[in-house]
Amino acid sequence: MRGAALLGVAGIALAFTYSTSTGVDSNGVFELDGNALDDTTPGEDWSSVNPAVLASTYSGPAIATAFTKNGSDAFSGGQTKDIVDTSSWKWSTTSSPGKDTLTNAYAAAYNVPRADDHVNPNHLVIYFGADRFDNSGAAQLGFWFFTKKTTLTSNGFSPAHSVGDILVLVNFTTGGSLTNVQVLKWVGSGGDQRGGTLNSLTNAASACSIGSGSVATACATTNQSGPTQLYWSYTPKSGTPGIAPLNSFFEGGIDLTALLGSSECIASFMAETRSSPSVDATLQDFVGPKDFNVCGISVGKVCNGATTNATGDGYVYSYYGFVKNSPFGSANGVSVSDRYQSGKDSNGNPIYTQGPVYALGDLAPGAKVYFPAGLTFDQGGNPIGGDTFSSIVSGATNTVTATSTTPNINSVNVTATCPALQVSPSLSITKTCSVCLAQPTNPGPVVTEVTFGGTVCNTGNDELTGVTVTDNHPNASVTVTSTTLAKGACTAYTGSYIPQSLPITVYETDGITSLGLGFSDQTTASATSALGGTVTPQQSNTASCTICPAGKCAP
Ligand SMILES: [Ca+2]
Ligand SMILES: [Ca+2]
Ligand SMILES: [Ca+2]
Repeated sequence: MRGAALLGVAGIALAFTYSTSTGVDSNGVFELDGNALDDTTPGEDWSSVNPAVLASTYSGPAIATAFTKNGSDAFSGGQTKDIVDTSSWKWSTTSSPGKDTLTNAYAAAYNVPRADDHVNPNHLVIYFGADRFDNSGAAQLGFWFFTKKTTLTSNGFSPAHSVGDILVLVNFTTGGSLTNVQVLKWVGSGGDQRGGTLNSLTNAASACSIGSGSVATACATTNQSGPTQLYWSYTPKSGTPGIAPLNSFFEGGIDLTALLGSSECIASFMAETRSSPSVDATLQDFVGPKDFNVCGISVGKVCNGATTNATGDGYVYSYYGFVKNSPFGSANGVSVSDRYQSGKDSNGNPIYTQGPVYALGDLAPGAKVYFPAGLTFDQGGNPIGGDTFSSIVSGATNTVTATSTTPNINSVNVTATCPALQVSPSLSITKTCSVCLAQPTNPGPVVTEVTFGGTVCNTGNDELTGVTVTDNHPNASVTVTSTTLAKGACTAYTGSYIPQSLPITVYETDGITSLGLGFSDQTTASATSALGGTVTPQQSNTASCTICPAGKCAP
């Protein structure tokens, strides 16, 4: 039987349908409105994203999120500049000036479908933000999006820059009313900035204008109209904890796919403060780096069938699953490991068993591959059947973990709960009887003895145990050959009794009902369902066994 399909999916979120406006501030994805509250404006805001990130329970549409608090660290050394490779950056536990000290930084990435873009139908759109300790003075902020996982070493950064690392410079002047956003790509050499390491993708005054229907590929904004509440731990230099004073909260967004003309994978995020708006400014404070994986695989699993096993003392479940890759990069060496709930221990705790490992190879951007191999699909495109596993648990769970070698951080798992199968135990019983003469004691009188027998069959879908047969004569003794019956199995039983009277009985010969001397018998079979179902005791037919057919010795 096919049970209800129960689906589990884990990993990156699926693409959502957003506004037809393409601007990062008007596409309905995120509120670049100078506050952190997710209000009625279409799209999320940091109040939805950040607290959930801290609790690791974010389930919104973002494909990646990052939130990082500032530590007691800052850049140090004269060569620590954006135009210089990360391998030459230095940091120490010295503090930076208050106005250049960040308190928190955050980012969220979205897969935004773009039906109008036939070359890149999925755009990687990244939103970022930060809050600072002291709002005195202009703010020159930088946000790095590294293509390789980047971490701190004892006093530096690792690894060196990769071509494709993205830097967003946001400069707020005149109280935040003038906002310039420059997006640069690390090219190592040949770039259009001093030293040639960086190439500018865009550089323009670009204050976000939410709901404007803009086509901005990059913009930023701040709380320039007054204090605003933050929804995470934040204490300003002066003012109320949790409230960002004027020009202390910053947010922005970039459509990376539009800026690059293609998409790429980002692995780490970092925010920084800078001594001036110029690209070669000395760097001050930093927050991060923090893992921010916009590429990766998601995994889904469906337990699509349940039946009882051959003997009927357990269940067999069927399942299939799939791995889907993000649209922004390849996933290589994808492997899926299956683990299922096979039983319960004496305390009722689940026992798990390792199942198959499925090697799925490399997945192109956006690819989706099913497992096991060789599935067939119905007209609706849904897989039929799958692999099976055995369990004694009704409604067992089945967990699958998918990993890929690149992006090498990627390990996602999901648990599907199989449908609980309703067992329908049942049995049948037949009976015949005969009469003979017996001498229970010798010497002693010769008496009439009724012997009977028949067959009990398991006609349900699970095993039956404790099979017993009783006869409606109180002094009858009954023997059942086998007290355990697998699905579809039958067993014989026999019994006998010495009647205490000689009743007139109704019997049938060649379709003619007559009266005679004899005995009528009925037996009842009972059993227990191995899988917890309810067994209704079954009565046999009434067997008539005469000793004197009509007309021969009737009274
Ligand atoms: Ca906002
Ligand atoms: Ca808002
Ligand atoms: Ca909203």
